[in-house]
Amino acid sequence: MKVVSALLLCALCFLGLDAQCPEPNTLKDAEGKKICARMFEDSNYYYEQSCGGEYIDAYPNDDVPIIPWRWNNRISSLVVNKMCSLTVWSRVKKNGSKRKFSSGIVYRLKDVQQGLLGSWENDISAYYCVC
Ligand SMILES: [Ca+2]
Repeated sequence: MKVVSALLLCALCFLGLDAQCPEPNTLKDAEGKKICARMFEDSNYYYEQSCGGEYIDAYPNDDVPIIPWRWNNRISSLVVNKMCSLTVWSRVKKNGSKRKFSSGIVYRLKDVQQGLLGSWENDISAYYCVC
Protein backbone atom coordinates (compact mmCIF):
# COMPACT_ATOMS: atom_id res chain seq x y z
CA MET A 1 0.00 0.00 0.00
CA LYS A 2 2.85 2.34 0.87
CA VAL A 3 4.48 1.68 -2.49
CA VAL A 4 1.26 2.42 -4.34
CA SER A 5 0.79 5.73 -2.51
CA ALA A 6 4.39 6.66 -3.15
CA LEU A 7 3.98 5.93 -6.85
CA LEU A 8 0.78 7.96 -6.98
CA LEU A 9 2.41 10.86 -5.23
CA CYS A 10 5.32 10.72 -7.62
CA ALA A 11 3.05 10.64 -10.64
CA LEU A 12 1.47 13.82 -9.30
CA CYS A 13 4.72 15.48 -8.39
CA PHE A 14 6.17 15.02 -11.88
CA LEU A 15 3.24 16.68 -13.60
CA GLY A 16 4.43 19.93 -15.06
CA LEU A 17 7.97 19.47 -13.81
CA ASP A 18 9.43 19.59 -17.29
CA ALA A 19 8.72 23.28 -17.80
CA GLN A 20 11.64 25.63 -17.91
CA CYS A 21 11.86 29.19 -19.13
CA PRO A 22 13.99 29.51 -22.26
CA GLU A 23 16.94 31.91 -22.18
CA PRO A 24 15.99 35.18 -23.89
CA ASN A 25 18.72 34.94 -26.54
CA THR A 26 17.62 31.43 -27.59
CA LEU A 27 14.06 32.34 -28.56
CA LYS A 28 13.34 30.87 -32.00
CA ASP A 29 10.39 29.09 -33.54
CA ALA A 30 10.50 25.54 -34.96
CA GLU A 31 11.82 26.91 -38.28
CA GLY A 32 14.60 28.89 -36.64
CA LYS A 33 12.87 32.25 -37.12
CA LYS A 34 13.53 34.81 -34.40
CA ILE A 35 10.76 35.31 -31.85
CA CYS A 36 10.31 38.64 -30.10
CA ALA A 37 8.62 37.21 -27.01
CA ARG A 38 7.08 33.91 -25.87
CA MET A 39 4.15 34.07 -23.47
CA PHE A 40 3.11 31.06 -21.39
CA GLU A 41 -0.14 29.84 -19.91
CA ASP A 42 1.35 28.77 -16.56
CA SER A 43 3.85 29.87 -13.97
CA ASN A 44 5.11 28.27 -10.77
CA TYR A 45 6.43 29.41 -7.43
CA TYR A 46 9.47 27.27 -8.28
CA TYR A 47 11.04 29.42 -10.98
CA GLU A 48 12.64 26.39 -12.65
CA GLN A 49 9.15 25.00 -13.24
CA SER A 50 7.76 28.22 -14.64
CA CYS A 51 6.87 28.86 -18.29
CA GLY A 52 4.60 25.81 -18.42
CA GLY A 53 1.53 24.88 -20.41
CA GLU A 54 0.79 26.22 -23.86
CA TYR A 55 2.50 29.29 -25.26
CA ILE A 56 1.89 32.02 -27.79
CA ASP A 57 4.73 33.62 -29.76
CA ALA A 58 5.09 37.28 -30.66
CA TYR A 59 7.30 37.96 -33.67
CA PRO A 60 9.30 41.17 -34.11
CA ASN A 61 6.95 44.11 -34.76
CA ASP A 62 3.82 42.11 -33.96
CA ASP A 63 1.10 44.60 -33.08
CA VAL A 64 -1.85 42.75 -31.53
CA PRO A 65 -4.46 45.10 -29.99
CA ILE A 66 -6.94 42.23 -29.58
CA ILE A 67 -5.33 39.02 -28.39
CA PRO A 68 -6.91 35.78 -29.71
CA TRP A 69 -9.84 35.11 -27.36
CA ARG A 70 -8.49 31.84 -26.05
CA TRP A 71 -5.40 33.74 -24.84
CA ASN A 72 -7.25 36.59 -23.25
CA ASN A 73 -6.43 36.92 -19.53
CA ARG A 74 -4.47 33.69 -19.56
CA ILE A 75 -0.76 34.52 -19.72
CA SER A 76 1.15 33.84 -16.49
CA SER A 77 4.85 34.01 -17.46
CA LEU A 78 6.88 35.30 -20.39
CA VAL A 79 10.31 35.66 -21.95
CA VAL A 80 11.41 38.63 -24.05
CA ASN A 81 14.26 38.17 -26.54
CA LYS A 82 17.54 40.04 -26.38
CA MET A 83 17.29 43.62 -27.73
CA CYS A 84 13.49 43.36 -27.86
CA SER A 85 10.70 44.81 -25.74
CA LEU A 86 7.13 43.71 -25.15
CA THR A 87 4.42 46.20 -24.25
CA VAL A 88 1.21 44.74 -22.82
CA TRP A 89 -2.22 46.11 -21.94
CA SER A 90 -4.75 44.76 -19.48
CA ARG A 91 -7.75 45.40 -21.76
CA VAL A 92 -8.29 44.76 -25.45
CA LYS A 93 -7.70 47.57 -27.97
CA LYS A 94 -4.80 48.77 -25.79
CA ASN A 95 -7.02 49.92 -22.96
CA GLY A 96 -6.60 49.54 -19.21
CA SER A 97 -3.14 49.42 -17.64
CA LYS A 98 0.00 49.30 -19.72
CA ARG A 99 3.42 47.83 -18.98
CA LYS A 100 6.62 47.49 -20.94
CA PHE A 101 8.91 44.49 -20.44
CA SER A 102 12.47 44.64 -21.71
CA SER A 103 14.60 41.59 -22.55
CA GLY A 104 14.55 38.95 -19.85
CA ILE A 105 12.50 36.30 -18.09
CA VAL A 106 9.36 37.09 -16.11
CA TYR A 107 8.90 33.88 -14.11
CA ARG A 108 5.65 34.95 -12.48
CA LEU A 109 3.41 37.74 -13.70
CA LYS A 110 1.75 37.31 -10.31
CA ASP A 111 4.81 39.08 -8.87
CA VAL A 112 4.51 42.01 -11.27
CA GLN A 113 2.41 44.68 -9.66
CA GLN A 114 -0.45 46.33 -11.53
CA GLY A 115 -2.02 49.31 -9.83
CA LEU A 116 -2.16 49.36 -6.06
CA LEU A 117 -3.25 45.82 -5.27
CA GLY A 118 -3.40 43.91 -8.54
CA SER A 119 -0.90 41.92 -10.59
CA TRP A 120 -0.45 41.01 -14.25
CA GLU A 121 -1.36 37.36 -13.60
CA ASN A 122 -3.90 36.25 -16.25
CA ASP A 123 -4.51 39.85 -17.28
CA ILE A 124 -2.85 40.47 -20.66
CA SER A 125 -5.35 41.32 -23.42
CA ALA A 126 -3.21 43.16 -25.99
CA TYR A 127 0.49 43.37 -26.86
CA TYR A 128 3.06 44.99 -29.06
CA CYS A 129 6.51 43.49 -29.51
CA VAL A 130 9.45 45.25 -31.08
CA CYS A 131 13.14 44.41 -31.67
CA1 LIG B 1 -2.49 31.43 -16.65
